[in-house]
Amino acid sequence: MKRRKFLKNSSTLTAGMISAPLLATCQDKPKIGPNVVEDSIGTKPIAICTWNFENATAKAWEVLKKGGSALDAVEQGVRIEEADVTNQTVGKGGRPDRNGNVTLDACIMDKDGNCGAVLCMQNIEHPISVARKVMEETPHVMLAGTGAEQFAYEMGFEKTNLLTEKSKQEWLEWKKTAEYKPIINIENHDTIGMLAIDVNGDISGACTTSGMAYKYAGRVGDSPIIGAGLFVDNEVGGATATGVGEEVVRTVGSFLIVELMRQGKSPQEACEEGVRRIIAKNKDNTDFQIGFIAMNKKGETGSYCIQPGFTYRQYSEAGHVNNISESFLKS
Ligand code: SD4
Repeated sequence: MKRRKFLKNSSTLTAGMISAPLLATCQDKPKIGPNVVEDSIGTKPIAICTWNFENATAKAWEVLKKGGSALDAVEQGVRIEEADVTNQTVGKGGRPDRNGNVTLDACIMDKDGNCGAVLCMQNIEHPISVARKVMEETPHVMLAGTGAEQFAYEMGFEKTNLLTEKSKQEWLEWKKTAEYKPIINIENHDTIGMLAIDVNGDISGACTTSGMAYKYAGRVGDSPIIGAGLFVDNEVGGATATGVGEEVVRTVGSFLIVELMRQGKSPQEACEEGVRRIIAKNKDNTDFQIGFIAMNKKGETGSYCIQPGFTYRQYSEAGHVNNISESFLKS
């Protein structure tokens, strides 16, 4: 059901909505997979995100088209999903752990390689902004649990109940069997990872999630782990992930993809190799979903996933599109 929603048609904006003087188009034609739309490559500024989070890329574009930084664009963009209670995998409204607590993970990385993350943090609606504060206001990279929450209060964030009635009722229903099936349950992987290049050609990224539904208390996935759920190198590009985080951590997926681009692979080729590494470690069971997206310094983009059904949103002067990702397994 949900997967069908992700595959819905993209919305397209009129050219008049876009501020042309800020924009530059790269003429190079990268190698692309058959499902990657021609319009989506080689442009900057540009913002892309995992899944069909069109409001998030629209917000990021709003920042970019005014000449704002990629860092502001990715933070502002993913905050839209953190605040959206209908999205049950990010921020407020996220599905809880098996004890009924919503615990959030997020990280952010800028053009200078600075990064910040919060892990397993409760009661704060915008973990991505706390992650940015960790990056900018502390000598640390990661804060976890009650320490992260305490830091957020010190930075002026308000205490918020993240468990909506809908998520609570679903959790109570789940408790009747309490069966944890993250491997098969591929429809619940809706983490938002976002990458952007601004008018100066600088890259930043952000990633935020409530993690796997009904996880063990204290479980942390790939999303707040720099190198796994997100990595940016302003000389090369960036990558971010969605899906079963344990598998992404095992291969340090996003770092791997950026390094492959450094060695000359296109974003598409690098994402494909990232997925192949995961498949190689899971030869007997590929019944789970991982999706990677990547962008290089030129603004070329790519994506690859295990199961069909993953899409990624993209906003540039070429338009606002929902790209269907190629997949390792065919339906
Ligand atoms: C995690 N990668 O915590 C995340 C899951 C995900 O939407 O993508 N959730 O493992």
